[in-house]
Parts: sequence; C-alpha cells; structure tokens
Amino acid sequence: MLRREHGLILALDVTSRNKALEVAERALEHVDALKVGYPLVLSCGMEVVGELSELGKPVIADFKVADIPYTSRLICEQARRAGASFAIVHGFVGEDVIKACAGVIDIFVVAEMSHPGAREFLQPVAERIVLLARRHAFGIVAPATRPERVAKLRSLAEGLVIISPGVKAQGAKPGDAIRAGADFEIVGRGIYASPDPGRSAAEIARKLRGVMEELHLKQRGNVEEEED
Ligand code: OMP
Repeated sequence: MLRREHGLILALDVTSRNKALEVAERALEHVDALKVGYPLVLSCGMEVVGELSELGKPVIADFKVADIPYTSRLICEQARRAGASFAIVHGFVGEDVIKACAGVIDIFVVAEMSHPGAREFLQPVAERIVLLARRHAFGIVAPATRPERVAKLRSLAEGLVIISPGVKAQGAKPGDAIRAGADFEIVGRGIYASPDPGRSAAEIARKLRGVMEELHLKQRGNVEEEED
C-alpha cells in the first residue's frame, strides 16, 4: 500500500544506521515512502529495513535485482522478511525474473534509468520493459532527468505507479516528473545531504503538492469544459 499525499519518496543512501534513522525521522511527515539500497544495508545490515518500516511509512528495498529467477526470488524474500513493502527489480533481465520477484513482493521494475549512460543500452528497450511490467508489477522506475521520457513511458504504463529519481542532485527540478506523468519523485542527496533535511523535505513536498493540485485543477477544468 502506497498512499500519495506529498508525491515524495526519500532515498536513504547513507552508510550509518543512526544517520538514516535521524534523517528519516526529520523528513517523515513530508514523505510518502522511504527507499533503502545497498549503501545502507551493506554498511549496517538488513535490520535497518525493519527499524525504518516501524516508523510507519512503507519501505522500498532498492536492490535493483538482476539475477536469474531463482536467486532474484531469494533476494526479494529477504527484502520482504526484513520488513520492506516493495522491491526494485531490473526489467532488462526478462519476464521470468520479473514474474519470480512479483510472486514474493510488490515490485517496481526499472524501465529507464536517470543517468546519462542509460541512453546507451536501456533506453532502446525501455518501452518493451514497460509492457512486461504491466503484466506483473506494481509500478516502474522512470527518469526525472528526462521528463519527455516519463511522458512517453506514462502513455504505455496503464495501471502502473511511476516513481521517478534524478531530482535535485542529478539535475531534475522538483515537480517536472510529476507534471510529465510520474506519481512520485525520489529524492536522496537533496534531502539527506542538506544541512536541514526536515526543512528540505518540507520545501520539496510543498512544491510537489502544488504541482499535484495544479494538475488536478486543470483536469477538473477540462472535464467541466467538456461537459459544457
Ligand atoms: P539522489 O540522486 O541522491 O537524489 O538519489 C537518487 C536515488 O534514486 C538513488 O537511491 C539512486 O540509486 C536511485 N535511482 C536513480 O538515481 N536512478 C535510477 O534510474 C533508478 C534509481 C532507483 O531505482 O531508485
């Protein structure tokens, strides 16, 4: 279950349990979910997933799973056992892997990544990955750094929740991905590396809520126009 109030997911790529808990607690009221990945669990163990989930917001285990189905399933089982509500799985590995993981935990499938190198191998197959994800996944990951790609993938991603990284530190402006069709924006360094993570999270969340309101009003406007 992932409720959208702020449209914001906090990526906790820090390497200390205390720092992760401190940032999460400060930002908590402004975010809809927490995302943890290798930097945090390799430095302080999987128990931190459970500790974070006890704060009351869903935890997304970002292990970008990309192994054979059997091993991928084992990884997802560990994420679920530790207290994660979702796992992130690569899409390029194929439908058997996606299916194996989705049998264990709700998954987000990486369709296209946010860094420049994603143009080399991933972008050419991203649209096919979205079609696979539609059969098994809860959502997809699409790049906030390329809002036009978010819009394109959104047009294919019927029924899927889109989470979009690349905001602030990687150059995307808060709100651009949601405007292009994403449901949530993911922010890591823009919050945890700021001098005041609580305040940064509050500011970004306010912007995102503003965009969501704007879109909602526009949609209502269109509907009313059509009814007239
Ligand atoms: P910042 O760049 O610090 O905001 O962090 C972005 C977060 O999103 C990191 O946890 C990345 O691992 C993750 N991410 C991307 O940046 N790009 C992607 O294409 C996919 C992810 C992800 O799957 O979360």
